[in-house]
Amino acid sequence: MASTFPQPLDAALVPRFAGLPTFMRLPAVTNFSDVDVALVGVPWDGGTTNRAGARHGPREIRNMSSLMRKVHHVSRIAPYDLLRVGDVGDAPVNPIDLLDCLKQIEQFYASIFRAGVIPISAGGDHLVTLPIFRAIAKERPVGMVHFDAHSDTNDTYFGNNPYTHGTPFRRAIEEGLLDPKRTVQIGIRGSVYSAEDLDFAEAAGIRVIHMEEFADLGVAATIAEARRVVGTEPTYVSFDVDALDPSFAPGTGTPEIGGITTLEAQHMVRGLRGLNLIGADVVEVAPPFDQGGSTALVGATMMFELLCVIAEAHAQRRTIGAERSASVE
Ligand SMILES: [Mn+2]
Repeated sequence: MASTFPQPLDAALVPRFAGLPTFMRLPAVTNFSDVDVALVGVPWDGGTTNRAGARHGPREIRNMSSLMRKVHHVSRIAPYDLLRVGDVGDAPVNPIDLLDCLKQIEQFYASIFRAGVIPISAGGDHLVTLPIFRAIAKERPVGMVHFDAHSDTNDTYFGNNPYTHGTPFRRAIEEGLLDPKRTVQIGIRGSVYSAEDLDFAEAAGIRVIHMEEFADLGVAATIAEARRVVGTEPTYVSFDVDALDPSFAPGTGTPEIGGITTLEAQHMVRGLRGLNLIGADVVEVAPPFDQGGSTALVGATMMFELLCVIAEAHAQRRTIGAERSASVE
């Protein structure tokens, strides 16, 4: 049974530097109904306010993802034996028209959602999460575990422009796509525009875990708090690589020192096992600022970590669903 699922190219047969650089060396898939979990690129950084370059993220993450293997070394989760996973390519983008691009990304994800497929995406800047939410959270708001140096709940930039990578979660809350009371932000830090920058997030009910509190709590207590906040309802994971210290992830648009280590981030994602996870993204990998592909490797590895916990969650939902319909018969 498991052997019928798509598998990554075997690195013992085809070396990692050969072949088409799809995500995780999986087959490229054009029909969404051929997969249960879709790995998607969103090569767009039209929401970036300063150091652009995340549009090049998906291609470099695909390249570095050739280093990933098939089985998680701690949890022993083997995602490609649980479900059909494939690279469905990139969402269509428009680098010179922000509103058109938001629409195109939303439509692409709406097709994925209609096919009953779970998306795990590589950005792109953080604004790409908004059209993803517009596609997958229309029927009911989702909860979110959000790793980031920034809350991304600012209001407007450069006049009255509502759409930048600093505003997606304010818009998502306003549009009823994101439940702020089931949202936890981890790693928030850095200088702010004004002392009131976090007022919206906190007044809306987001649980903001600033980097200083994370340092006090430690990994285990932070996981427990995140699980308490999101509960058992559908939850999305958004991983901005700038949550990490720039010594681990220098290739990003808005680096902030004093961040999370890669190992802490891996432990926290593993700690999301068993939650009702319905999708994830890794955003803000900006290859023009990267050094030797290290940030793209971080992005690819965090995608694999997310794939493992999400594939397990999706497979469990399917088993429960199958048992329910069997008991009804
Ligand atoms: Mn962000």
